[in-house]
Amino acid sequence: MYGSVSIIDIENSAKMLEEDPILLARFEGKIQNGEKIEPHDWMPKDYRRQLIRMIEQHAHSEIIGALPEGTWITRAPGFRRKMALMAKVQDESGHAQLLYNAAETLGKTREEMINDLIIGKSKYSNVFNYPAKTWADTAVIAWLIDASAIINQVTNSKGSYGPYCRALERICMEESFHLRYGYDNVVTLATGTPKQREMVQEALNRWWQPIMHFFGPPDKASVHSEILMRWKVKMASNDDMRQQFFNQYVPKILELGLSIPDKGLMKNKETGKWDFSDPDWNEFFEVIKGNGPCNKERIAVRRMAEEQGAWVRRALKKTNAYTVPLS
Ligand code: BYC
Repeated sequence: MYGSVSIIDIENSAKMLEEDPILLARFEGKIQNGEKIEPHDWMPKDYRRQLIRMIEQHAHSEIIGALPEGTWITRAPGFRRKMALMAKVQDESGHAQLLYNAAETLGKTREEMINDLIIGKSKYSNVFNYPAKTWADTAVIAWLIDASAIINQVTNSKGSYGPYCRALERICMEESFHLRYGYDNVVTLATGTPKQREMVQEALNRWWQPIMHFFGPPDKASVHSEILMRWKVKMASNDDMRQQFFNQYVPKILELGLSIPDKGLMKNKETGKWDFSDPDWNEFFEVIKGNGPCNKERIAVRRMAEEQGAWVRRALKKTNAYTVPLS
């Protein structure tokens, strides 16, 4: 046995993954012992491939995720809120940098990743394919999408790949601040004028289903969970994280006098958990296929940024600025 994995399991896996059984057994043993895998350690091809896929999608989600809120910088109500929103949007772009760096340690270059994003080959989080129609949408995004992200990231920061876990830890510290900022904005609106309450309720109604989708398809439809959980890249299943969100945030939302747009939502007295209706999974699959309300617009913005920034990258390369010491 290697941890909870038997020799027969390892031999079968090695055949299936076309890997050396001894190296695979050592690798599985390290994972079972809670050791971190670092970039120069041996790892199965599929571990590398899965990590690149997931970290790259996460990086794209951060950089595309800056767009719905970013459109409100010029329209934020008041100087303080404008400054705070600008800082948040900058943080999200910074998170993308950290994550692209983590993915690069696995051998895919940033140019390849950005290219795969703008040609529509790589995915990014479903939630950022919806418009932020009012200021209240930015409040709901900052509170509840950042809350969802924290649940996912705190859990996975205990995972097996060192560079990803370290990036997640740092990101979570900033996301906690975003969550407070979002909560403050939601509270202001929810305790404000009738119009403000209506705005925040409508925003919550719009974002509820995309937030349900954020945690990924139901476990029974998840393609990658089994291997990712075995290799401790994912430390909880999609359904478990979604349930954690309900347990933590439904009471907080109701406490503000807001309602949740789900007739099936109720606290199960036996389990102590919230039961809820299945969201429309067809919509989720359409959105992640590229057919959401804003997919084309989001990719077009990234393509424009890439094209307009090309001269800066060329100039930096020419002057060798990448290698100039900072001091
Ligand atoms: N959206 O087998 P499954 C932020 C895809 S940004 C789109 O369960 P997995 C923020 C999945 O990729 C933080 N696609 O997948 C930024 C797969 O398709 P492929 C964003 C999704 O990987 C700015 C297929 O569905 N967080 O916080 O085991 C402002 C089957 O799914 C989604 C992350 O990116 C989705 N929601 O689990 C404010 C977290 N869900 O690749 C805030 C990192 C699934 O086979 N990612 N798909 O074509 C993860 O933790 C995991 O990848 C997921 C999915 C839990 C999302």
